[in-house]
Amino acid sequence: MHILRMTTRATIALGLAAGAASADTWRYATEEAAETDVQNVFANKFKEEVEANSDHTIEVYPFGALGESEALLEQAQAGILQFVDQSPGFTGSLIPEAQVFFVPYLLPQDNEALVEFFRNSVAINEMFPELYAEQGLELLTMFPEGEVCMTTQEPVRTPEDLNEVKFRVMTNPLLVESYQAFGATPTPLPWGEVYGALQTGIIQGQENPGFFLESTKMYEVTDVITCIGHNNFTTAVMANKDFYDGLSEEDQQVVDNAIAAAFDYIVEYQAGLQEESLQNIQEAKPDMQVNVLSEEERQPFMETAGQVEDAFIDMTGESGQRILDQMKQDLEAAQSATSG
Ligand code: 6CS
Repeated sequence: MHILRMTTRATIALGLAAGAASADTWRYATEEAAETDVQNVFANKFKEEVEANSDHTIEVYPFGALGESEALLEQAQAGILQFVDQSPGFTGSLIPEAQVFFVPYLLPQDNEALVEFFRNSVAINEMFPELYAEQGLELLTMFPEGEVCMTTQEPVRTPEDLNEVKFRVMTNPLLVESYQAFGATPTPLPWGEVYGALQTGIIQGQENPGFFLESTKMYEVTDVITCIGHNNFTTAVMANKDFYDGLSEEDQQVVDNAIAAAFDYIVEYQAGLQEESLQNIQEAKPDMQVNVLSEEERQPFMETAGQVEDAFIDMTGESGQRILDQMKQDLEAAQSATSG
């Protein structure tokens, strides 16, 4: 008994001396509200993995609990949150290079190539982490959330149909350029204001992936969905950098492994999700029009890509050019690794 007590005391002392990991609670906020929304499915898988492989606990805060996306990022930079999911659509105002994800038709529409790109991209896995680190953030992963489609009051078949349509975009300058090039009047707004602004007619359109159009009931306040294949919604998960750097190697490994597992999980989760969501919307509102534009109809939208790319380079200079060049190289590699 005496020996046992001595051993326990010694173990505790040794553990403390070696800085043994204590069981901590880590806060993780997302930009999406529903449990079935992609960011929350990712966050909950991450939580499950971390909790299964360590003594730590993750508290997930879905959208609504702690404020708009911009506030969440500030909280992560300040270390109030240990983890945050923020999409380049918002981070682009802080890290201009992150706007590269809004050059239309840059990302492939083929899902296999898209996933291959996110997994192996040098731009994403080596270049972006340096830019995020300058802002006090450890970039853990980026992943796609699904094809973005527009929802509007009237059908959109050509850029002329967007003339005088006040179209909500996330708050970054390149998205403004992109929707201007599409013929609309872009209106940057935080997410929390979008439903009300559509309802009151302040704006007449917005864009998002199918699952989000469904869960946020965008079909209640717009009548037409138009898919032109111009983009896939990209998001990013980050940790506060000081927090991450201060973790033991073992805990960093737990975090990295949990991120990798959640990435795989989210890829599976999204199989067929876009089609299913659009179908559910049509069931919920049978007179909702869902239009998938033909290759020919997409042409004038596709032709805007060069002009938006130029605007991106104007905004970001050499650093943006390096990212864009690397991304194109990564995209080519992903296409050839998955074709045939
Ligand atoms: O459009 C937005 O602002 C939101 N869209 C998605 C799919 N996720 C979060 C973001 O806030």
